[in-house]
Amino acid sequence: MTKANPDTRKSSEKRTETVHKPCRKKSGRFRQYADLCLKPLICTIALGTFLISPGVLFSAGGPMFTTGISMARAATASDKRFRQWVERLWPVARRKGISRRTFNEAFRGVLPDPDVIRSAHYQPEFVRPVWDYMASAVSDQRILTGQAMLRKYEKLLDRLEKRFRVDRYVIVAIWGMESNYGLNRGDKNVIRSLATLAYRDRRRRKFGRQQLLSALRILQRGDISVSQIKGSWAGAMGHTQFIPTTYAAYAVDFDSDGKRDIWNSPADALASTANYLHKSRWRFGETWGYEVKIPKKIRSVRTNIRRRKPLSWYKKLGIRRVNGKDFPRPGDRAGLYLPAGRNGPAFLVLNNFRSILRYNNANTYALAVGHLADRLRGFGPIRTAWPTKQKPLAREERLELQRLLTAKGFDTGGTDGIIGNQTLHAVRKYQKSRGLKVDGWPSARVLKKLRNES
Ligand SMILES: [Ca+2]
Repeated sequence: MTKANPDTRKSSEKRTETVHKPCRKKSGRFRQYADLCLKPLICTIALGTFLISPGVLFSAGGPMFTTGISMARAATASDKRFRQWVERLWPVARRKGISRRTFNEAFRGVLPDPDVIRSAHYQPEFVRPVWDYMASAVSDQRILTGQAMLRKYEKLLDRLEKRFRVDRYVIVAIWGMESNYGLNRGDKNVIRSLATLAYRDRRRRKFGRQQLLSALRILQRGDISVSQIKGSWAGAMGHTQFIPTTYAAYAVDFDSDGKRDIWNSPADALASTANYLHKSRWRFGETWGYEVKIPKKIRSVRTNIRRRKPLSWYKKLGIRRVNGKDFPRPGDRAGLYLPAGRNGPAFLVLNNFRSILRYNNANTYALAVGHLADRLRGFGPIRTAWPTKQKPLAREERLELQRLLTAKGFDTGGTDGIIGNQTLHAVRKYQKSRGLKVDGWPSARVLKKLRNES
């Protein structure tokens, strides 16, 4: 899915939770209601009425206590709290141009989704090795279906290449990766999923809230109906698995029916993907990267893909493409990427790799998309064997590795069990300081050495 990292994404809206006390709200339509809250008791009753059935309350122009009270009794306390939260969101939504009608329709019958919380909290004990991920991401079936899609949508893809200057193979590869060519678009109510994250998930609260407001705007514009705004537990929607803010920025109506329908129209969905890549500075007719061989004599390699050097620089070091051919544009800048450490395949990744990362900021994802695109084009599999005997560290081991590195002064940026750039950098520095082979790979061997030292 298109990702905005929930932890780092800046929220454009101010925090509003603390100021929206229902009975004190003094502005707009809510005021009519707030004025009724003379005593806490009435406030509670009115709130019950209002929360259960906001549409009734406002469409009738005033509170309807009797029906509301009985319904309020039926609702559990936690449902009520959620409803109160929804109602505190209303003034914010209104400021974003959402009508009361759209808001009511969107939240009609909506309560938090426990599945979403389960998915959000899921932490696998064992990370899937990258070779397993690649094998399922770029399976024979996915290549075959992709090739069939290239034939089926040939004319559309012609037009997309012309209009957006993005290669058809990568468009179709992303389609395959995101929704298996439309088969897995997600069938969760996106409003409910995002409201659940915004309401209940500590890590994704800001993300959920921002995406929820953006999703409400999609409904307000009429691009899709409330019953059809479906997606994943994290709010990724349609063929392209756009989150709402990505949709707002990049979705395209390419079949000219007035709606940007990434849920049902492959033309709109693929154009939206092409548009996103185009805006992410895709370079037409260029590759995303090359599989390369690193000479054994090189002991230390810089594996940070953000530190880019011209291909000619790598060539001077003796790094060559696995097929023996020259780099066609030696001046292009590339980063070195070792998805399984020094003992596995190595890639020099170029500008277009970074464009794919804009879609989903995970190196393995970008590698899978790039490789799938190559396979769809008719190129062969990755040549270098994966080091399948090298087991990735389990979660407990990753935490231990981070703790030990940090204790020795190699900053891993916290101990969360997630191997990010900071941890890889710490491993590199550690390897260097101990005269080990430097590849920044958090292997069992590195962990063993760390344990022996302490
Ligand atoms: Ca359309």
